[in-house]
Amino acid sequence: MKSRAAVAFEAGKPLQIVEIDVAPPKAGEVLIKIHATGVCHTDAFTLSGDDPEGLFPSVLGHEGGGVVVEVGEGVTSVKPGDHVIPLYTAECRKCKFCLSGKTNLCQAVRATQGKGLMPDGTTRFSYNGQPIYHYMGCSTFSEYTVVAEVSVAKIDAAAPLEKVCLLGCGVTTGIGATRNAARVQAGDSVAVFGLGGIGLAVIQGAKQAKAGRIVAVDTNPGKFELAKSMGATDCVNPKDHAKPIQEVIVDMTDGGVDWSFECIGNVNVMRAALECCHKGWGESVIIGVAGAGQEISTRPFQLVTGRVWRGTAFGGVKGRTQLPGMVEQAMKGEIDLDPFITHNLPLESINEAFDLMHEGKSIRTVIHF
Ligand code: NAD
Ligand code: AHE
Ligand code: ZN
Repeated sequence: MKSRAAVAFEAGKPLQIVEIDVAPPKAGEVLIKIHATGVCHTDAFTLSGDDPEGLFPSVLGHEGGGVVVEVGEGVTSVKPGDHVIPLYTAECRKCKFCLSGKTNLCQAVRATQGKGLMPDGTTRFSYNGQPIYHYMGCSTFSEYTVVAEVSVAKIDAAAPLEKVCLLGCGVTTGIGATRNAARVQAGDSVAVFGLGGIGLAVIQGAKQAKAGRIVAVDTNPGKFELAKSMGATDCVNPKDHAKPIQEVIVDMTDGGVDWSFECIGNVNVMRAALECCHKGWGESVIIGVAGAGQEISTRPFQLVTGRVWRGTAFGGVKGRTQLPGMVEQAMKGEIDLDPFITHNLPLESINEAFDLMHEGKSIRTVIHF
Protein backbone atom coordinates (compact mmCIF):
# COMPACT_ATOMS: atom_id res chain seq x y z
CA MET A 1 0.00 0.00 0.00
CA LYS A 2 0.98 3.64 -0.35
CA SER A 3 1.90 5.58 2.78
CA ARG A 4 2.85 9.18 3.44
CA ALA A 5 6.16 9.16 5.26
CA ALA A 6 8.97 11.44 6.36
CA VAL A 7 12.06 9.74 4.98
CA ALA A 8 15.62 10.35 6.17
CA PHE A 9 17.44 9.96 2.86
CA GLU A 10 20.79 11.25 4.13
CA ALA A 11 22.46 12.07 7.45
CA GLY A 12 22.31 15.74 8.36
CA LYS A 13 19.65 16.58 5.78
CA PRO A 14 16.00 17.45 6.49
CA LEU A 15 13.46 14.65 6.21
CA GLN A 16 11.52 14.49 2.94
CA ILE A 17 7.78 13.87 2.87
CA VAL A 18 7.15 11.32 0.15
CA GLU A 19 4.75 8.51 -0.64
CA ILE A 20 6.47 5.21 0.07
CA ASP A 21 5.31 1.64 -0.57
CA VAL A 22 4.59 -0.53 2.47
CA ALA A 23 4.42 -4.29 1.92
CA PRO A 24 1.91 -6.41 3.87
CA PRO A 25 2.92 -7.91 7.22
CA LYS A 26 4.64 -11.32 7.02
CA ALA A 27 4.31 -14.07 9.64
CA GLY A 28 4.67 -12.69 13.16
CA GLU A 29 4.30 -9.08 11.96
CA VAL A 30 1.71 -6.36 12.42
CA LEU A 31 0.69 -3.51 10.08
CA ILE A 32 -0.20 -0.37 12.07
CA LYS A 33 -1.80 2.90 11.00
CA ILE A 34 0.04 5.54 13.01
CA HIS A 35 -2.22 8.30 14.33
CA ALA A 36 0.37 10.39 16.13
CA THR A 37 4.04 10.33 17.01
CA GLY A 38 6.35 12.31 19.24
CA VAL A 39 9.79 13.44 18.10
CA CYS A 40 12.52 12.36 20.53
CA HIS A 41 16.08 13.65 20.67
CA THR A 42 17.22 10.16 19.65
CA ASP A 43 15.58 10.68 16.24
CA ALA A 44 17.64 13.87 15.85
CA PHE A 45 20.74 12.03 17.09
CA THR A 46 20.37 9.32 14.46
CA LEU A 47 19.56 11.85 11.73
CA SER A 48 22.72 13.77 12.64
CA GLY A 49 24.88 10.79 11.63
CA ASP A 50 26.31 10.25 15.15
CA ASP A 51 24.51 6.94 15.70
CA PRO A 52 26.73 3.94 14.93
CA GLU A 53 23.54 2.07 14.01
CA GLY A 54 22.14 4.90 11.88
CA LEU A 55 21.13 3.75 8.39
CA PHE A 56 19.93 5.72 5.37
CA PRO A 57 17.52 5.94 3.71
CA SER A 58 15.23 5.12 6.61
CA VAL A 59 11.91 5.98 8.24
CA LEU A 60 12.77 7.30 11.71
CA GLY A 61 10.39 7.74 14.67
CA HIS A 62 9.84 5.55 17.72
CA GLU A 63 7.29 7.37 19.93
CA GLY A 64 4.01 6.56 18.22
CA GLY A 65 0.47 5.46 18.78
CA GLY A 66 -1.76 3.79 16.25
CA VAL A 67 -4.33 1.19 15.30
CA VAL A 68 -3.70 -2.32 13.97
CA VAL A 69 -4.80 -2.65 10.34
CA GLU A 70 -3.67 -6.17 9.47
CA VAL A 71 -1.76 -9.02 11.12
CA GLY A 72 0.51 -11.61 9.56
CA GLU A 73 0.25 -15.37 9.92
CA GLY A 74 0.47 -16.69 13.46
CA VAL A 75 -0.13 -13.35 15.19
CA THR A 76 -2.40 -13.94 18.19
CA SER A 77 -1.81 -11.12 20.69
CA VAL A 78 -3.36 -8.32 18.60
CA LYS A 79 -6.03 -8.04 15.91
CA PRO A 80 -7.21 -5.37 13.46
CA GLY A 81 -8.79 -2.44 15.30
CA ASP A 82 -6.64 -2.81 18.44
CA HIS A 83 -4.98 0.39 19.67
CA VAL A 84 -1.25 -0.06 20.12
CA ILE A 85 2.07 1.55 20.93
CA PRO A 86 5.07 0.23 18.94
CA LEU A 87 8.01 -0.80 21.14
CA TYR A 88 11.68 -0.21 20.42
CA THR A 89 12.39 -2.53 23.34
CA ALA A 90 10.52 -5.70 22.38
CA GLU A 91 9.20 -8.23 24.88
CA CYS A 92 9.08 -11.83 23.59
CA ARG A 93 8.71 -13.42 27.05
CA LYS A 94 10.85 -16.33 25.85
CA CYS A 95 14.47 -15.20 25.45
CA LYS A 96 17.13 -15.46 28.16
CA PHE A 97 16.80 -11.73 28.84
CA CYS A 98 13.00 -11.78 29.21
CA LEU A 99 13.13 -14.89 31.41
CA SER A 100 15.92 -13.51 33.60
CA GLY A 101 13.59 -11.21 35.49
CA LYS A 102 16.57 -8.83 35.63
CA THR A 103 16.15 -6.65 32.55
CA ASN A 104 13.70 -5.30 29.98
CA LEU A 105 16.27 -5.69 27.19
CA CYS A 106 14.58 -8.48 25.17
CA GLN A 107 16.95 -9.66 22.45
CA ALA A 108 14.45 -11.57 20.28
CA VAL A 109 14.55 -9.08 17.40
CA ARG A 110 17.41 -6.78 18.52
CA ALA A 111 20.00 -7.93 15.96
CA THR A 112 17.84 -7.35 12.87
CA GLN A 113 16.31 -4.22 14.45
CA GLY A 114 19.80 -2.70 14.67
CA LYS A 115 20.29 -3.43 10.95
CA GLY A 116 17.06 -1.60 10.05
CA LEU A 117 15.35 -4.83 9.03
CA MET A 118 12.42 -7.01 10.05
CA PRO A 119 13.25 -10.28 11.87
CA ASP A 120 13.43 -12.20 8.55
CA GLY A 121 16.21 -9.87 7.38
CA THR A 122 14.17 -7.89 4.84
CA THR A 123 12.42 -4.51 4.79
CA ARG A 124 8.72 -3.76 4.23
CA PHE A 125 9.44 -0.20 3.01
CA SER A 126 10.46 0.96 -0.46
CA TYR A 127 10.47 4.15 -2.52
CA ASN A 128 10.59 4.06 -6.31
CA GLY A 129 11.55 0.39 -6.00
CA GLN A 130 14.56 1.13 -3.73
CA PRO A 131 14.55 -0.39 -0.22
CA ILE A 132 14.12 1.91 2.77
CA TYR A 133 15.33 0.81 6.21
CA HIS A 134 13.21 0.48 9.35
CA TYR A 135 14.33 2.25 12.55
CA MET A 136 14.37 0.97 16.13
CA GLY A 137 11.77 -1.61 15.14
CA CYS A 138 9.11 1.15 15.00
CA SER A 139 9.43 3.70 12.11
CA THR A 140 6.56 5.85 13.35
CA PHE A 141 7.21 8.72 10.90
CA SER A 142 5.07 6.83 8.38
CA GLU A 143 1.30 6.73 8.11
CA TYR A 144 1.57 2.93 7.89
CA THR A 145 4.35 0.88 9.47
CA VAL A 146 5.11 -2.80 9.98
CA VAL A 147 6.53 -4.07 13.27
CA ALA A 148 7.14 -7.44 14.89
CA GLU A 149 4.33 -8.79 17.08
CA VAL A 150 6.74 -8.85 20.04
CA SER A 151 7.22 -5.10 19.51
CA VAL A 152 3.58 -4.16 20.04
CA ALA A 153 1.89 -3.11 23.29
CA LYS A 154 -1.90 -3.32 23.14
CA ILE A 155 -3.48 -0.44 25.04
CA ASP A 156 -6.94 0.75 26.08
CA ALA A 157 -8.81 1.91 22.96
CA ALA A 158 -10.23 4.83 24.94
CA ALA A 159 -6.76 6.34 25.48
CA PRO A 160 -6.02 9.45 23.37
CA LEU A 161 -3.34 8.30 20.92
CA GLU A 162 -2.15 11.88 20.32
CA LYS A 163 -1.08 12.01 23.98
CA VAL A 164 -0.23 8.46 25.05
CA CYS A 165 2.13 8.16 22.07
CA LEU A 166 4.61 9.92 24.39
CA LEU A 167 4.62 6.76 26.52
CA GLY A 168 6.28 5.07 23.53
CA CYS A 169 9.57 6.61 24.63
CA GLY A 170 10.18 9.85 26.53
CA VAL A 171 7.74 9.81 29.42
CA THR A 172 8.07 6.09 30.08
CA THR A 173 11.86 6.33 29.96
CA GLY A 174 12.05 9.14 32.52
CA ILE A 175 9.40 7.88 34.93
CA GLY A 176 10.58 4.28 34.51
CA ALA A 177 14.15 5.31 35.34
CA THR A 178 13.02 6.61 38.74
CA ARG A 179 11.04 3.44 39.45
CA ASN A 180 13.25 0.70 38.00
CA ALA A 181 16.86 1.81 37.43
CA ALA A 182 16.80 3.99 40.52
CA ARG A 183 14.32 3.29 43.26
CA VAL A 184 13.62 6.81 44.43
CA GLN A 185 12.05 6.79 47.90
CA ALA A 186 10.16 9.43 49.86
CA GLY A 187 12.52 12.11 51.10
CA ASP A 188 15.38 11.21 48.72
CA SER A 189 17.39 13.91 46.99
CA VAL A 190 17.62 13.84 43.21
CA ALA A 191 19.60 15.76 40.56
CA VAL A 192 18.33 15.81 36.97
CA PHE A 193 20.70 16.94 34.21
CA GLY A 194 18.89 18.06 31.05
CA LEU A 195 15.30 19.29 31.13
CA GLY A 196 13.89 17.97 27.85
CA GLY A 197 11.16 15.36 27.64
CA ILE A 198 13.30 12.80 29.44
CA GLY A 199 14.54 15.00 32.28
CA LEU A 200 11.06 16.40 32.94
CA ALA A 201 9.68 12.86 33.05
CA VAL A 202 12.37 11.99 35.62
CA ILE A 203 11.18 14.99 37.64
CA GLN A 204 7.58 13.78 37.40
CA GLY A 205 8.66 10.29 38.51
CA ALA A 206 10.69 11.69 41.40
CA LYS A 207 7.74 13.84 42.49
CA GLN A 208 5.44 10.79 42.37
CA ALA A 209 7.96 8.98 44.60
CA LYS A 210 7.79 11.96 47.00
CA ALA A 211 11.45 12.86 46.64
CA GLY A 212 12.48 15.62 49.05
CA ARG A 213 14.85 17.71 46.97
CA ILE A 214 14.74 17.70 43.15
CA VAL A 215 17.60 19.73 41.67
CA ALA A 216 17.03 20.49 37.97
CA VAL A 217 20.09 21.38 35.86
CA ASP A 218 20.11 22.88 32.39
CA THR A 219 22.18 25.39 30.43
CA ASN A 220 18.93 26.79 28.97
CA PRO A 221 17.15 28.74 31.74
CA GLY A 222 14.07 28.80 29.52
CA LYS A 223 13.41 25.26 30.79
CA PHE A 224 13.25 26.19 34.48
CA GLU A 225 9.67 27.42 34.77
CA LEU A 226 8.20 24.17 33.46
CA ALA A 227 10.64 22.11 35.57
CA LYS A 228 9.50 23.97 38.71
CA SER A 229 5.83 23.55 37.83
CA MET A 230 6.45 19.81 37.49
CA GLY A 231 8.18 19.43 40.85
CA ALA A 232 11.77 20.72 40.72
CA THR A 233 12.66 22.34 44.05
CA ASP A 234 15.86 24.02 42.76
CA CYS A 235 16.96 25.02 39.26
CA VAL A 236 20.64 25.44 38.48
CA ASN A 237 22.34 26.78 35.38
CA PRO A 238 25.97 25.57 35.29
CA LYS A 239 26.85 28.76 33.37
CA ASP A 240 25.98 30.83 36.47
CA HIS A 241 28.72 29.17 38.53
CA ALA A 242 32.49 29.37 38.45
CA LYS A 243 32.80 26.02 40.24
CA PRO A 244 32.16 22.69 38.48
CA ILE A 245 28.45 21.87 38.68
CA GLN A 246 29.07 18.71 40.71
CA GLU A 247 30.68 20.81 43.47
CA VAL A 248 27.76 23.24 43.40
CA ILE A 249 25.29 20.39 43.90
CA VAL A 250 27.37 18.67 46.60
CA ASP A 251 27.41 21.98 48.52
CA MET A 252 23.66 22.49 48.05
CA THR A 253 22.71 19.01 49.24
CA ASP A 254 24.84 18.34 52.32
CA GLY A 255 27.37 16.08 50.56
CA GLY A 256 25.58 15.06 47.38
CA VAL A 257 22.34 13.56 46.10
CA ASP A 258 20.93 10.07 46.59
CA TRP A 259 20.19 9.75 42.87
CA SER A 260 21.24 11.59 39.72
CA PHE A 261 20.06 11.20 36.14
CA GLU A 262 21.89 12.26 32.98
CA CYS A 263 19.27 13.10 30.35
CA ILE A 264 21.43 14.84 27.71
CA GLY A 265 23.92 12.43 26.13
CA ASN A 266 27.00 14.51 27.07
CA VAL A 267 29.88 12.44 28.47
CA ASN A 268 31.27 15.38 30.49
CA VAL A 269 27.89 15.88 32.13
CA MET A 270 27.73 12.12 32.82
CA ARG A 271 30.89 12.55 34.90
CA ALA A 272 29.41 15.52 36.76
CA ALA A 273 26.22 13.52 37.37
CA LEU A 274 28.20 10.70 38.97
CA GLU A 275 30.37 13.01 41.01
CA CYS A 276 27.43 14.97 42.49
CA CYS A 277 26.23 11.74 44.14
CA HIS A 278 26.58 11.26 47.89
CA LYS A 279 29.66 9.38 49.06
CA GLY A 280 28.86 5.85 50.21
CA TRP A 281 25.52 5.35 48.43
CA GLY A 282 24.65 7.88 45.70
CA GLU A 283 23.73 6.32 42.36
CA SER A 284 23.84 7.92 38.94
CA VAL A 285 21.67 6.71 36.06
CA ILE A 286 22.78 7.37 32.48
CA ILE A 287 19.81 7.83 30.16
CA GLY A 288 21.30 10.17 27.53
CA VAL A 289 22.70 8.62 24.36
CA ALA A 290 26.25 9.65 23.44
CA GLY A 291 27.62 9.70 19.92
CA ALA A 292 29.86 7.13 18.24
CA GLY A 293 33.35 6.98 19.75
CA GLN A 294 32.48 8.87 22.95
CA GLU A 295 33.59 7.45 26.30
CA ILE A 296 32.94 8.25 29.95
CA SER A 297 35.61 8.72 32.59
CA THR A 298 35.99 9.44 36.28
CA ARG A 299 38.48 8.65 39.03
CA PRO A 300 37.86 5.04 40.10
CA PHE A 301 38.02 6.45 43.65
CA GLN A 302 34.51 7.82 43.00
CA LEU A 303 33.26 4.24 42.76
CA VAL A 304 35.57 2.86 45.45
CA THR A 305 33.94 5.31 47.82
CA GLY A 306 30.49 3.96 47.15
CA ARG A 307 29.00 5.87 44.25
CA VAL A 308 27.35 3.66 41.61
CA TRP A 309 27.15 4.23 37.86
CA ARG A 310 24.29 2.58 35.97
CA GLY A 311 22.18 3.11 32.87
CA THR A 312 18.77 2.32 31.50
CA ALA A 313 16.91 1.90 28.21
CA PHE A 314 13.17 2.63 28.05
CA GLY A 315 13.27 3.17 31.80
CA GLY A 316 13.61 -0.56 32.44
CA VAL A 317 9.96 -0.99 31.43
CA LYS A 318 8.75 -4.26 29.87
CA GLY A 319 6.57 -2.85 27.14
CA ARG A 320 3.88 -5.45 26.51
CA THR A 321 3.41 -6.20 30.20
CA GLN A 322 3.80 -2.78 31.81
CA LEU A 323 2.98 -0.13 29.20
CA PRO A 324 -0.80 -0.77 29.22
CA GLY A 325 -0.78 -0.01 32.96
CA MET A 326 1.12 3.23 32.40
CA VAL A 327 -1.47 4.21 29.79
CA GLU A 328 -4.16 3.57 32.43
CA GLN A 329 -2.20 5.76 34.87
CA ALA A 330 -2.17 8.53 32.26
CA MET A 331 -5.92 8.16 31.73
CA LYS A 332 -6.48 8.49 35.50
CA GLY A 333 -4.26 11.57 35.63
CA GLU A 334 -1.61 9.79 37.73
CA ILE A 335 0.83 10.40 34.86
CA ASP A 336 0.38 13.89 33.41
CA LEU A 337 1.26 13.99 29.71
CA ASP A 338 -0.07 17.48 28.94
CA PRO A 339 2.95 19.50 30.15
CA PHE A 340 5.24 17.63 27.74
CA ILE A 341 3.23 18.56 24.64
CA THR A 342 4.45 22.03 23.75
CA HIS A 343 3.69 21.79 20.01
CA ASN A 344 1.42 19.92 17.60
CA LEU A 345 2.24 19.78 13.88
CA PRO A 346 1.11 17.90 10.78
CA LEU A 347 3.50 15.34 9.25
CA GLU A 348 4.28 17.78 6.44
CA SER A 349 5.89 20.14 9.01
CA ILE A 350 7.95 17.53 10.84
CA ASN A 351 11.25 19.29 10.10
CA GLU A 352 9.98 22.21 12.20
CA ALA A 353 9.75 19.81 15.15
CA PHE A 354 13.49 19.12 14.79
CA ASP A 355 14.20 22.87 14.52
CA LEU A 356 12.16 23.60 17.67
CA MET A 357 14.06 20.89 19.55
CA HIS A 358 17.47 22.17 18.44
CA GLU A 359 16.48 25.76 19.32
CA GLY A 360 15.49 24.60 22.83
CA LYS A 361 11.93 25.83 22.29
CA SER A 362 10.01 22.56 22.55
CA ILE A 363 9.71 19.65 24.96
CA ARG A 364 7.73 17.36 22.71
CA THR A 365 6.15 18.12 19.36
CA VAL A 366 3.39 15.66 18.52
CA ILE A 367 3.10 14.93 14.81
CA HIS A 368 -0.40 14.24 13.51
CA PHE A 369 -1.05 12.23 10.36
P1 NAD B 1 16.04 17.30 24.57
O1 NAD B 1 16.90 17.83 23.50
O2 NAD B 1 14.60 17.62 24.55
O3 NAD B 1 16.60 17.79 26.00
C1 NAD B 1 17.95 17.87 26.32
C2 NAD B 1 18.14 19.00 27.33
O4 NAD B 1 19.51 19.01 27.74
C3 NAD B 1 17.83 20.39 26.79
O5 NAD B 1 16.94 21.07 27.66
C4 NAD B 1 19.20 21.08 26.76
O6 NAD B 1 19.13 22.48 26.98
C5 NAD B 1 19.91 20.36 27.86
N1 NAD B 1 21.38 20.43 27.79
C6 NAD B 1 22.16 20.28 26.68
N2 NAD B 1 23.47 20.37 27.01
C7 NAD B 1 23.52 20.57 28.35
C8 NAD B 1 24.57 20.72 29.28
N3 NAD B 1 25.85 20.67 28.90
N4 NAD B 1 24.27 20.90 30.58
C9 NAD B 1 22.96 20.94 31.00
N5 NAD B 1 21.92 20.81 30.14
C10 NAD B 1 22.19 20.61 28.84
O7 NAD B 1 16.27 15.72 24.59
P2 NAD B 1 15.34 14.52 25.14
O8 NAD B 1 14.39 14.09 24.09
O9 NAD B 1 14.85 14.87 26.49
O10 NAD B 1 16.45 13.35 25.25
C11 NAD B 1 17.51 13.47 26.16
C12 NAD B 1 18.55 12.38 25.95
O11 NAD B 1 17.99 11.13 26.32
C13 NAD B 1 19.03 12.23 24.51
O12 NAD B 1 20.40 11.89 24.53
C14 NAD B 1 18.22 11.03 24.02
O13 NAD B 1 18.86 10.40 22.94
C15 NAD B 1 18.21 10.19 25.26
N6 NAD B 1 17.16 9.19 25.39
C16 NAD B 1 17.50 8.00 25.93
C17 NAD B 1 16.54 7.02 26.15
C18 NAD B 1 16.91 5.71 26.78
O14 NAD B 1 16.09 4.79 26.77
N7 NAD B 1 18.08 5.58 27.36
C19 NAD B 1 15.21 7.25 25.79
C20 NAD B 1 14.90 8.50 25.22
C21 NAD B 1 15.87 9.46 25.03
N1 AHE C 1 22.15 2.84 18.49
C1 AHE C 1 22.98 3.53 19.45
C2 AHE C 1 22.39 3.59 20.83
C3 AHE C 1 21.05 4.21 20.87
C4 AHE C 1 20.42 3.92 22.21
O1 AHE C 1 21.12 3.84 23.23
N2 AHE C 1 19.13 3.73 22.22
C5 AHE C 1 18.39 3.51 23.46
C6 AHE C 1 17.05 4.05 23.29
S1 AHE C 1 17.03 5.77 23.02
C7 AHE C 1 15.39 6.05 22.83
O2 AHE C 1 15.18 7.34 22.58
C8 AHE C 1 18.21 2.01 23.72
O3 AHE C 1 17.14 1.48 23.90
N3 AHE C 1 19.25 1.31 23.80
C9 AHE C 1 19.21 -0.10 24.03
C10 AHE C 1 19.20 -0.85 22.74
O4 AHE C 1 19.14 -2.07 22.78
O5 AHE C 1 19.27 -0.20 21.69
C11 AHE C 1 24.38 2.97 19.47
O6 AHE C 1 25.22 3.52 20.22
O7 AHE C 1 24.65 2.03 18.70
ZN1 ZN D 1 13.29 8.21 22.29
